Amino acid sequence: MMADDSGIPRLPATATPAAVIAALREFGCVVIEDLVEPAVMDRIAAELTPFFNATPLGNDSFIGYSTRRTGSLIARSASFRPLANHPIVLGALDEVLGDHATSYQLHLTQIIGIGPGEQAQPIHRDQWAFDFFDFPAGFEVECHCMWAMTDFTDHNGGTRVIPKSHLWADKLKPSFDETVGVEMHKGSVMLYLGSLYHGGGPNRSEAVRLGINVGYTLSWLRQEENQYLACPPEIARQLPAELAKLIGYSRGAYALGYYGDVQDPFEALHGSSGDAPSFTAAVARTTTAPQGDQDESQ
Ligand SMILES: O=C(O)CCC(=O)C(=O)O
Repeated sequence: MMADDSGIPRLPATATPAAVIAALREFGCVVIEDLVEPAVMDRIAAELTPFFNATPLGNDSFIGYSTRRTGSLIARSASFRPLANHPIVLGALDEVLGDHATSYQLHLTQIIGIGPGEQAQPIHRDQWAFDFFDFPAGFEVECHCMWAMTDFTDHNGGTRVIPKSHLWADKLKPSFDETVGVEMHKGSVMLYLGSLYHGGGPNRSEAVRLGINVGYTLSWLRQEENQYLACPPEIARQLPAELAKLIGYSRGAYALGYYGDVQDPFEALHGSSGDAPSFTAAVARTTTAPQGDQDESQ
């Protein structure tokens, strides 16, 4: 896999999920160039600008003092929704997260608008959100997309990454000098693993750098953005089934997130559970299936 001068692999919009997966496994990140038309970003911006303008600035060095973070994007922007379950993204996630778990889920949706004068964000791993649990090396629990709503440059706060740092030890404190800035056009997207060391870049320009951060995690972990408050049933009911399930209106693995009398959350929307994972299927997926009776009546 070829990387650019900064060590970041780049793929065209016609890339296969297999190529995206190979890049993520080797580099921990990959840019897919011009995956959507800039006009898609303009439509999303038109729907979300009122919410963004009403969002307060951050109040610490991690979320930034000149940065706004606006969430609930599934509920607030119909034009954003196809990005959350874009086929090439889900095709990659099916393997990167789905090869060692029964299911994965949406973790968060957030416009990150880094304003002029913002300092560099501390370099971190997104998976530290899980109370700094030391996941086994190579066991990926999270993957993010950073969609460029404006061009990303080294100068305007483009995300800083350390390619291949998903292979590094945990709890390191890399310096800014070890990072490279992600440059990409509006409409491009960078996928990166929850184990990749990265951070928001300093914005030395006069304009706000806008990115849409969309995270995904194994469905046995808690979601960072509470999707049931961000997108309550009356809105989730209007979503395509695949998207409603992805955001959490489905059971994680076999039993996680049920409601009432062991009902699948999708039933709360549509009165039927769709293709809920069965106990037998969940057990069959594992290579170390428990011995004995695996009947669903257990
Ligand atoms: O805005 C960015 O480019 C990265 C932000 C980030 O890494 C974070 O907030 O966790």
